[in-house]
Amino acid sequence: MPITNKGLLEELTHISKQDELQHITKMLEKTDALMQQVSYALICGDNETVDRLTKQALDENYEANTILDDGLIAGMAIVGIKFRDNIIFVPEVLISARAMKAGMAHLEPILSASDIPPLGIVIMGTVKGDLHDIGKNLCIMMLRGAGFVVHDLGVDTKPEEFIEAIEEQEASLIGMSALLTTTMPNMGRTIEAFEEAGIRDAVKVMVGGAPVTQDFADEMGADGYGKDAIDCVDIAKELLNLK
Ligand code: B12
Repeated sequence: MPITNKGLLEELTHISKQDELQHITKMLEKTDALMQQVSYALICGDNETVDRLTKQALDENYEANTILDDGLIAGMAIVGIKFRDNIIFVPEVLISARAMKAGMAHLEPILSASDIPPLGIVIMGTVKGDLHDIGKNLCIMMLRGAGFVVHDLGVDTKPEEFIEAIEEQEASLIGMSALLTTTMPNMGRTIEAFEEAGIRDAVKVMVGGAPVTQDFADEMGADGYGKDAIDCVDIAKELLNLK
């Protein structure tokens, strides 16, 4: 389907790398007019429109996952490129993040709804020094939807906070998120802190976040790596032998 949204077509002109342009164009060509409107409103940071259109899409029986992928995440991909290329700056990104949250507020109850008995206890946090939480929150939504009990430690989580939570909640699985190359090493440092505290063997550790790779996860000694929120659920099940 062609991209019909004029605002989005204009946004594409900001993408200078040809491979990125091709990737995003392909992604948007799979979406319809309503999802394109959601993406564009998110890029503009128009939280009221994202709120309204997300509700409208749900009323029109769109799947929550479709709205998330085709509307919200597609828009956020363009925000990320514009931010990296200094076309927009932190305040604009925060406004788009607020719009993302406005949409996610409608999707969360659906993605987290589950009649399944608890599969296990998971502790999730964004590592020390890192304030990005959108991806982590998506993972939490999906984990809860799959039947896990999740304790969210929020952002900027120090190793000792993870350790305290493991002990308090008697959790057997930890999920760490990092979005910055400068905070990624804090995942490894947190694992080292588990070793020093003598609890490394008591928990499985999964890691993720845009810059994290399987190789990096292996190097730091994590038990699992997931590239997105769907993967996160699969890895959690695998690590707890639920598959
Ligand atoms: C939104 C955003 C912000 C917002 C964060 C708001 C919030 N509440 O999260 C704000 C404005 C605060 C921000 C600040 C900064 N940011 Co920022 N930000 C972004 C942006 C645009 C989007 C991130 C996002 O939410 N993506 C959408 C979600 C859905 O994707 P995700 O996080 O990758 O998560 C998915 C997967 O990775 C995975 N996943 C995530 N966690 C986990 C965990 C587990 C266990 C598993 C299995 C899977 C998993 O599943 C998720 C769902 O599918 C990215 C660019 C980008 N496209 O990634 C830059 C980006 C991450 N930021 C960047 C930078 C540089 C910064 C700042 C340093 C800027 C500055 N100069 O101040 C600060 C750092 C603040 C700090 N100390 O953390 C750079 C990082 C570059 C680098 N190499 O490290 C990026 C890549 C932008 C860029 N292209 O330059 N940022």
